[in-house]
Amino acid sequence: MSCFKVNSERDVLIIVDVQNDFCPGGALAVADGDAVVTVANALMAHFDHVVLTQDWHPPGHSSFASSHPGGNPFERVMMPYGHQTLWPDHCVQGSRGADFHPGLDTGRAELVLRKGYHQSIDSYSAFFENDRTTPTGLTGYLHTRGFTRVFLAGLATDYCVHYTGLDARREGFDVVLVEDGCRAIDLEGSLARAWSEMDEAGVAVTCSGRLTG
Ligand code: VGL
Ligand code: ZN
Repeated sequence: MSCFKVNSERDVLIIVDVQNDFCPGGALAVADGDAVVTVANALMAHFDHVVLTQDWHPPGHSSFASSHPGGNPFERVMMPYGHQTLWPDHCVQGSRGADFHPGLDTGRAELVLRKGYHQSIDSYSAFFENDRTTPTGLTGYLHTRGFTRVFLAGLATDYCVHYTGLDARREGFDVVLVEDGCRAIDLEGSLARAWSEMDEAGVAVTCSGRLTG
């Protein structure tokens, strides 16, 4: 695993969806999800620029199984924009489950990017919604600020971190995933698929102990 020297001007740390609902006890709990909190806080000390993302769904969101008659969580259905996994109701706007984990240091964040707020489209990626075309505006923000490399950590490795990493590459950023700062849902091979797609896309992988600078 490679070491990386952080460049305070061109590098940005994006911490993905470290929210109560993705942590143990939450509505869509990721196994050991709260373990990323201390790693994320420690990572922030290496960076001058930090962005947090927040999954932020309206009640009755189309990604919720409860919005589909007969639908069950973790089933796949066809939406106008393609396949979509159905989830338990989670990260409902303004709910406790949508709050950041109370241990996460949010004070260093220069931007909190909310996503998944359109009723009929889910958004795993922080760059594009699940139709792969509706932009969140993050590319423009990062370009305008002059950032060229994105370090990624958070939840979940195989969904929101995965798609954010792929889209960051697609948008021309160098991308480094900090593996010990992520945890996965791992649904029907999703984690293995995420690793191979990220590798193919040129997403580099490191761990938090290998950052310098
Ligand atoms: C996520 C499933 C549904 C994530 C968000 O943050 O990885 N996964 N919504
Ligand atoms: Zn969601």
